[in-house]
Amino acid sequence: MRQATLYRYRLPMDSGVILREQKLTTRHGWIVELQQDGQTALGEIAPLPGFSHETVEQAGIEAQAQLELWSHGRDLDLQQCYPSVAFGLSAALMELDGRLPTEGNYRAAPLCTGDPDEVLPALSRMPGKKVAKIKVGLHEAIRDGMLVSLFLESIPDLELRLDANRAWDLAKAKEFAKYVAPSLRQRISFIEEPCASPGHSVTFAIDTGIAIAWDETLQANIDSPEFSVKQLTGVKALIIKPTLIGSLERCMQIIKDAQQQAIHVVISSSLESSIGLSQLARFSQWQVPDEVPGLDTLQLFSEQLEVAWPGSKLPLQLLKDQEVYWCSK
Ligand code: OSB
Ligand code: MG
Repeated sequence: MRQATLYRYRLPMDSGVILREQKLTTRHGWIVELQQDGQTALGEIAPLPGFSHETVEQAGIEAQAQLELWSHGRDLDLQQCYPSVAFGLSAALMELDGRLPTEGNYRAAPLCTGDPDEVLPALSRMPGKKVAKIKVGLHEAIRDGMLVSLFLESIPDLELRLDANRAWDLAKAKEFAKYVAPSLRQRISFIEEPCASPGHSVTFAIDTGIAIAWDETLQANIDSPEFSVKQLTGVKALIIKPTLIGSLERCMQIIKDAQQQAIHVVISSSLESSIGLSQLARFSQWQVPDEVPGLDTLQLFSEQLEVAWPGSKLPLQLLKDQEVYWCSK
């Protein structure tokens, strides 16, 4: 006997500088709950405005249709679904039959958006391997270069991930690099998408010796029938945001292909609630145990949902208090 419930959630948040184009003050999404043989599993479907091509309404309609099929005993074809729907349903199905291990990697790379005078002491005290992420391209390229140098010079065992979200042309990107001494550049693990054009990002990497990673470029190419990880040359890492890419099975195929090309993979958030975020931490620990995931986004919310993120002091909303949008019985 299969039973499915589709909840709608709304959580207050402040997306800050993470989303450049639009500030989100409320996160809207869906939670699917699957029940079978005494087991219960959850999955989160939350298209991200400005990034996902589907709206939250479209995703909800598709999710309900899929859940109706599932509750009548059918197997689902997630390849035909929107990426956010495929992610949420695949995570719930995997959790239901015990394929998604429970151990998670909750050591997310902290997103440094605040004042360096406050962030630097906290980072210095961070135990183990120090990895942090800074958004660049929001201010002058020279200022970004100086800030990155300050971080790397102040903390000798710090590794930085940077993300420019395609903000620069090649000249600006090189201006940034000019303010980071060559001896510091190896401690930039990578910079995501430095240039508006992927070709320019590759040129930047070759000319400066600073490694790059694809995030937007992976999202832009994933739907093409000719897509292959082999086309994504010249990068050190791929950023995989399952909500924007698709089912966990699809992500596992990309991870396998990337590893064959010696490309690192970082599992990253699309601002999911603590339910989806915890599943991403588990997926990351399972699939890429040696990589620190990019999941430091719970801090943008003022509440968690149902599942507590280890160490978070945010209050917890319960699933049973959310709106039931649809139920199979
Ligand atoms: O720019 O990579 C981005 C989250 C939502 C949308 C876009 C982005 C992000 C993040 C997630 O930065 C956090 C991370 O990758 O560390
Ligand atoms: Mg990015």
